[in-house]
Amino acid sequence: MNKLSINYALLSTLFLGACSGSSGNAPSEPPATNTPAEITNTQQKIALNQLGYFETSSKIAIIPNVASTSFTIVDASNNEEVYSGTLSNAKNWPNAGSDSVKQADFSSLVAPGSYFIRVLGVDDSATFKIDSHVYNDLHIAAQRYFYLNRASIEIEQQFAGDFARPLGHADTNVMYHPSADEQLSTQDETLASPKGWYDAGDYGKYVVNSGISTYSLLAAFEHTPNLYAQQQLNIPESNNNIPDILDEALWNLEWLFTMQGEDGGVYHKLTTLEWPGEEMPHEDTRTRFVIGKSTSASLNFAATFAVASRVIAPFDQNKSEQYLLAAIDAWKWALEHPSQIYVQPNDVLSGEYGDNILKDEFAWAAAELFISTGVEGFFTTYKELDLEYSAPSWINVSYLSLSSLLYKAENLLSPQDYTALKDKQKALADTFVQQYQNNAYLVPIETPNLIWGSNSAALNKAMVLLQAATVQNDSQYLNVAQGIVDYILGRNPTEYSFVTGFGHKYPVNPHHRISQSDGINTAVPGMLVGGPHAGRQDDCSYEYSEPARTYSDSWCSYSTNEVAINWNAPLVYVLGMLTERK
Ligand code: G3I
Ligand code: 9MR
Repeated sequence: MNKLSINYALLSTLFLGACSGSSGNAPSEPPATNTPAEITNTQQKIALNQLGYFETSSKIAIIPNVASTSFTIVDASNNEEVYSGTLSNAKNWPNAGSDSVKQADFSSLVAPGSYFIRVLGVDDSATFKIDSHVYNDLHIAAQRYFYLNRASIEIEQQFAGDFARPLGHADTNVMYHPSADEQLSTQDETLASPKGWYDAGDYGKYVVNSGISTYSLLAAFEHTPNLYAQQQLNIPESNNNIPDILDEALWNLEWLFTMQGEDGGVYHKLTTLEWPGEEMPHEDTRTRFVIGKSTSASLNFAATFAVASRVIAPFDQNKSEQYLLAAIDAWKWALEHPSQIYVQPNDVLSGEYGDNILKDEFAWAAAELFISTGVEGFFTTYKELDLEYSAPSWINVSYLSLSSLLYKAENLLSPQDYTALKDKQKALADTFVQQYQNNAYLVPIETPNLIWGSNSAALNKAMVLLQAATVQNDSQYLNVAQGIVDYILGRNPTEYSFVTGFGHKYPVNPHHRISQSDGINTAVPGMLVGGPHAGRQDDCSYEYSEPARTYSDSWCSYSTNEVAINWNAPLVYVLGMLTERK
């Protein structure tokens, strides 16, 4: 790829003043306390990773606060006790309620097999596995979620079985909303903007959220290429010479590419004005519009295409160059329009993905363009932004820049600059270790993390921790990442494994229009639901009031039980990295 020689450092002054501070780390909750009173608890169940563990993983289950001080592990194939251990003291996680819990650590049990946990005073746990392939099916299903949620293509029976469905949303004649282009909106002009993935349970396509989602899949490949080079997802492109995970990412990149206007700026989203009904994609025939043009969409686009240009280069040089030029055009537009915040027009009800802090988006785009072009000015700009880092999310992408620089820029940076970035990562990962140690369920989730999409907030922390395990060469971070995966797959106060189709109790009524209207009893498998959300930002009623239990497996609970591309993408990343590190 040609290195470009544009001095972007000169342009940095254009936008530095326009950026406000990034969101910092949230304050911590009070430390967990020991509860002296021990009771026999017959209501609560043992909470554990319902799938199981690799032989080498840390393995810890959460036990209700019974009088017993010990536990045993029983081999499910012959009912023989194979392990016994001592329970920890009882501790409380205020977000889970007033009951305390104990921890059963059986990490030193490494023999592959099927087991359950027995503790006097509670029901035996469900069975779980120890083996070296324990997350393989889940990892594949989490990636196939993207295929099954593609727009503009018939989902064929040979690739989808019962989940085959007709083509929905061709998106070849999309209208311009006045917020996107006043003039084109009055001229009956249309835009061809096919392909892409549905964002979530709705059928919209949103650039900001597409950016971090596509990036996470590209990063999964960029950081663990050998694992993905061998994986078959059974998608239409499976027989070409490109790894399936990249073929899937390309489906969305090809859509994103169409969202760039002639001036380089990027439209914010492509949706209907109202929410679609409870209907299949092909039944939603409402008019679709491109809506808004924003700095955040343009910067997410710039960063994502800068990454895509280097990841796709070995497979398609032309596309790689095309992507890099598009990224640069979007960056230039953002410099000229540094604070074009997306404001939801009055006649639009679809998701907003609004963000008025753009410093992190500028930094992420600058970092990725630096890595993909080698142009020093981008890094100068990056340093001037002087970011604070926190776990990534669609609204705060600061850490994505750090991640890419640590993985891809060691040869481009001075040892001092590289070490400074490495230290920032360590500091962030250490705060998650601290949170994990303070939490009775051994998960680095605090009150401010129990937001809409809390499960992805947890998995994005796992992504940071897994990267820290590699970059800092310190395996303690792996145990904390494992704790997050355990939480997602059942070691939490709700008894649910939060991924459809995986575990012994999982969501069956997700807020996912396809699953709701396809006439099939089971939901599309491999989808991570949003998870407990103290804010209850919907009209649903909830059985429990404790924040970490505020989850409802029902259609009405879109703020805890929807699915989304930016939630499944870190699930894919984390399972891949965990498998690679086992
Ligand atoms: O930014 C504020 C922060 O300053 C404040 O401290 C915090 C307190 O709760 O709230 C933060 O804003 C929240 C924001 O997410 C960022 O986390 C909003 O309250 C919250 O309403 C918002 O939720 C978003 C939701 O859309 C509603 O806009 C979710 O993150 C986002 O995942 C979700 O995305 C939807 C799309 O709009 C439409 N498609 C489905 C998709 C998934 O549900
Ligand atoms: O279905 C919509 C979901 O995809 C969005 O994330 C959510 C965000 O507000 O909104 C859902 O739509 C609901 C709407 O907001 C309010 N009326 C009920 C709709 C779902 O049945």
